[in-house]
Amino acid sequence: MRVLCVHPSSLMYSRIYLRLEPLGLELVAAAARNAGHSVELIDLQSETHDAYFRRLERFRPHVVAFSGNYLANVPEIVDLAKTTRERLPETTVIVGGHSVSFTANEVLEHAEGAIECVVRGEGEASFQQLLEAIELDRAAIAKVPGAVTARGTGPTPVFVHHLDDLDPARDLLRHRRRYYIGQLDPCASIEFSRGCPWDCTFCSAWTFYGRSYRLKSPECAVAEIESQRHVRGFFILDDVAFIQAEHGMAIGEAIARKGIDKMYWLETRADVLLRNKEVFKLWARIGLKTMFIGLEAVDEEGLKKFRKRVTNSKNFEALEFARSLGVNVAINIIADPDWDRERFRSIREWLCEIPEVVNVSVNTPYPGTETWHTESRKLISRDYRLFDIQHVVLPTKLPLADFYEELVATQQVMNRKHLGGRQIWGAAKNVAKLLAHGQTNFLKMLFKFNSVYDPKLQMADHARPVVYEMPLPPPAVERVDPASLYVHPARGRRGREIDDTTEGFVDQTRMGAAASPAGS
Ligand code: B12
Ligand code: SF4
Repeated sequence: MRVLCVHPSSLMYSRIYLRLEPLGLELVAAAARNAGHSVELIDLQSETHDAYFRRLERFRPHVVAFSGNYLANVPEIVDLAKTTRERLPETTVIVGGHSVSFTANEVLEHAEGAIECVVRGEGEASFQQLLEAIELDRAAIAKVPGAVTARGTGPTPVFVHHLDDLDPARDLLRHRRRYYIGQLDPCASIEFSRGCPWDCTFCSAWTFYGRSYRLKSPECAVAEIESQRHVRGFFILDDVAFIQAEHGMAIGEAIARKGIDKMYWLETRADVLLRNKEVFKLWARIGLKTMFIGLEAVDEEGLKKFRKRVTNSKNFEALEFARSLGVNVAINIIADPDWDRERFRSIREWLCEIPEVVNVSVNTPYPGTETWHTESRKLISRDYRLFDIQHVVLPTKLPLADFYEELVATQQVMNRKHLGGRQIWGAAKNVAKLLAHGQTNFLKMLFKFNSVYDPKLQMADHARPVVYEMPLPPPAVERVDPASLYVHPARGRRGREIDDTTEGFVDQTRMGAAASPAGS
């Protein structure tokens, strides 16, 4: 069969700071190709809807497979599915990915028959079986693990045998040089691990993978890095990088031994950074440029609320350590809709005092998270497009327009601090180097902020007519059984490839330990 894999457009955040290759979709595409299908891939982060429709006309796929990682992309996917079926009524449309795994039935309802099936969980393991069912026996779709159709739900999703078996179909992605993050222009994405053993209330990374944690072998990780000669660096996709020190060390040492000269960006936790200092020292030597560290809140009360059992002093100790390595740190903090002007003002003051880049996002309850079940505030909007943590969906204490004014003013402090004249001058050498190689992504980014972050535009987004509404959250409860949230069922302790000491460390630093049954 001819299979077209499609990634939807960029959301607000990626319109300015970065554009990353859709690795999950490349992996799913590889699974289809390995089963003998003829596969193409289009990424609407770097191509237009017109280009998609032209591709449909030319390729005339039997199956169109959308990637639905982001809730805010759901309306776009549903509309594209409907138009696809109008133009090619014989084509089967399916959707898989993170967010649709938690909202499968609603997505099918919105699509009114245009989407045949939503695949929950990891795509690689079930995609081949699904394509076979579509081709040979449609009744068998209901037996595919993770498949949800209007007629019912298949067995629970299954994991791929081993992360080492995976080989993304990177060659199918056009415009490879359009993917970048900061000076890593062009860049590729890579996974060293999958899943997260912690259980933060606002996050669905752990509920998707059933609190499991799996590793790619250092040999395979390094071979993949070596295969991407054309890029300047890699964005490491792991939810929390280098939880298991030996694993991070082994990859880093192999990179050093082989003299691989690349740059890296990653995301980790402050307590992991402090626990595995030697690993991060090594990575700083071999090219680690930037670390994202989620602090989420800057006072003890806020941190407790988000269940990160890292105290503020630990957070600041981690920042000190990262500075000592000469690695840039980008901190994420979460603004709550009940913040008033005074709170924003004090945050801005704090931002001016510290050298780090701070990304301010908005507290947003997502299906698949505990907060979706415990948040008692009523949503002010159920427009999927606003669920991108850059818009507000919970009631604000300030009038909404004032909240956005304060939020953008706070984000602007960072923009001025890091993308202002002096910094651009400082970045000039880098930009010149990139331009010499024909790479303009980073330069364009430097001038885009005001056209994307503007309170008036955000208010206008709230005024758009809403065609597809999110489901109402269930009545608020105080406690949620984590098992009821999982997409992949939990395999307990054996599902986590970490040693016992690290398992103990995770248990001490997660607040869910007391609340959930041991080994969940
Ligand atoms: C890396 C990452 C990013 C990157 C890269 C995104 C990209 N273009 O690749 C960046 C930094 C850009 C990013 C940005 C944001 N992200 Co993000 N991101 C992640 C992260 C950590 C990993 C995703 C990933 O690439 N995993 C590795 C690949 C291999 O897995 P995968 O893509 O999930 O694909 C697998 C399955 O989902 C499935 N699958 C995927 N597509 C398809 C298609 C078919 C047909 C099938 C069958 C299966 C299938 O099979 C794949 C292989 O197993 C996830 C957390 C997580 N663990 O999933 C959050 C996550 C997806 N992001 C999240 C959010 C909120 C955001 C932002 C909105 C944040 C912001 N600051 O604004 C932005 C917006 C992004 C945008 N589209 O513009 C939330 C999603 C919330 C939601 N419900 O919508 C997550 C879940 C994190 C969280 N804490 O809850 N993100
Ligand atoms: S540490 Fe918390 S926020 Fe980070 S991925 Fe794990 S559960 Fe999500």
